[in-house]
Amino acid sequence: MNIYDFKLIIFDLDGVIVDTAKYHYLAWKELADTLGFDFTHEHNERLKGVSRTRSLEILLEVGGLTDAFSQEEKEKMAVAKNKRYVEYISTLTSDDILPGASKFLQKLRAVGIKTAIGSASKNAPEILERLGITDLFDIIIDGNSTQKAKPNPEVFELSAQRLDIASEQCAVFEDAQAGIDAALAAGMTAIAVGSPEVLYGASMYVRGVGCVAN
Ligand code: B16
Ligand code: MG
Repeated sequence: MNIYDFKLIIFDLDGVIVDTAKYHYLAWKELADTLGFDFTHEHNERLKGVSRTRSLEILLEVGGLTDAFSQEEKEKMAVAKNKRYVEYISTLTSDDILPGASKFLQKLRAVGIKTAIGSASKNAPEILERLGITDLFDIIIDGNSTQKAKPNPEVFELSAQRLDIASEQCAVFEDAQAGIDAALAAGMTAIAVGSPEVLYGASMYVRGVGCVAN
């Protein structure tokens, strides 16, 4: 596979362009602490690429509290977690962009390949602004512009539709199984950022997006 044969490259955000998973973890852990149970890094792996609402459900399941709260209480918890998360991401700068990502994006754009963000996060615009790379994307599709969470293909299909590019001409970089499944469901080529031991079904595996820049 030659990455430069594609017309659109879609990038997941957390885990592909920037490591915000550590901040999601800290914010969710604080919530678990207030609820009185331990939330480990291993538990946090289950939240990668998953929507905020679904993440809260998983967290409550970990704590054995699945049916313990009303919808209103759960909404308050999600708001409180997000408030802490937004505080954490306010410290992000261009130094937090994962190695080689900026260079790769610039190279793609220089040869006329379109670039997009396809993220579950509702905080994606703010994160991209803080990293200073908003302008490196032709389109940003995130948790604000989608109705259905990954593994539903909507987040990736929207970019291709809006840029009028056929799905077979799109490749998606993803670090989460839900995202790889979404890319495949969209009829796109999935490139996994991570190991084939934990991520299944991708056409190619890389340690980071910077590894494919040449
Ligand atoms: P927010 P991605 C995802 O980002 C994260 O991996 C996931 O852990 C998070 O729950 C989700 O965004 C929603 O984020 O609470 O900021 O809306 O990997 O799809 O870029
Ligand atoms: Mg991700």
